[in-house]
Amino acid sequence: MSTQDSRILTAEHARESGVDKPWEESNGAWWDWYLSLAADDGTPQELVEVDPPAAVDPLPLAELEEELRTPYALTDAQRDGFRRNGYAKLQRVLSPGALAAGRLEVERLAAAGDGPGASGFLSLDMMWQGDSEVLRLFALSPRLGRLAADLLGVDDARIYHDNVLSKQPGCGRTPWHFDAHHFPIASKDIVTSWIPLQAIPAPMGPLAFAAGAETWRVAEGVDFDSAGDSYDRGVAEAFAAEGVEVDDTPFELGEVSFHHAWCFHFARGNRTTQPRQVMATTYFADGAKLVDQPTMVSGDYEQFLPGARPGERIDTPLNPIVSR
Ligand SMILES: O=C(O)CCC(=O)C(=O)O
Repeated sequence: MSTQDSRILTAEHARESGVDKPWEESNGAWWDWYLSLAADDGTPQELVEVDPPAAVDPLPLAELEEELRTPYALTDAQRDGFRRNGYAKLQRVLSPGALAAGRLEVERLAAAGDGPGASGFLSLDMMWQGDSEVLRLFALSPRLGRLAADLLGVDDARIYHDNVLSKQPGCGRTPWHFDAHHFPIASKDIVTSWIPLQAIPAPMGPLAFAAGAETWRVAEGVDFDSAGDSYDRGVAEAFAAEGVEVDDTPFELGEVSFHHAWCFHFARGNRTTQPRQVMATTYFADGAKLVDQPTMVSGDYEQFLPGARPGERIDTPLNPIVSR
């Protein structure tokens, strides 16, 4: 079965949902729209006071490069867990010094831009193409790229895009979704690393995952809603009705998650006084093709796959192999 045969957002479904057209605004505007689809879960509005991350010396570039190149010793249990659950949370993937280097850069770039949109969610993508050597090292890291390939069980992984995801204090929920819904790549072998640049306690809104590689089927009957929160609520209700296990545990410093493109996930709002700073990078198996008909749910995908043609193998200069 090809991924496209089994996409929940079929062409017919896309037409019915009103998303059967390309996204014509910025990536920031896309996130504002996407967060507007989240239901209010009644979380109290007061912010919990938390300290900024402890001051740690950022690794110098050469040491950062070495750490991000050195393989992580993935265990069979971690690999099997990813295959079974559709996601894995791996501890001690990155050192405090590497994370401090990433965080400094994210803060510099966030301060230099226009700031978050109305939702309080700031997304900066393709940072590896900018002036930041640090973010380039993270995005093209063979340590992270090899983990992506090994978890997927493929020979090599290419980068789709990187993303800085900065959720400001008071920013609301990220709705339930799965990424295959908005990746215009015709492959089941797509995974995203989610790299917190500080520890993420429960009130800061850690990324939360619905366990089970086939759990997406539970939400198959829920209609996507491009204008309201009924999809978010419907998925939550379907999971509750089936007793789906949801992992919304905090992230320790250094912990990195990888979620498969079919793994449903969401995040609670950031109810702390500190921004939730994260880098996320999406990878796909070498050899994958662009779908025949990308829709607006894929956002401004052409900036990530410039020149890739519908139905053809993706091999653009912006999608290098990063697993070696
Ligand atoms: O950071 C978030 O709240 C959402 C991130 C996400 O959905 C993803 O990286 O796939």
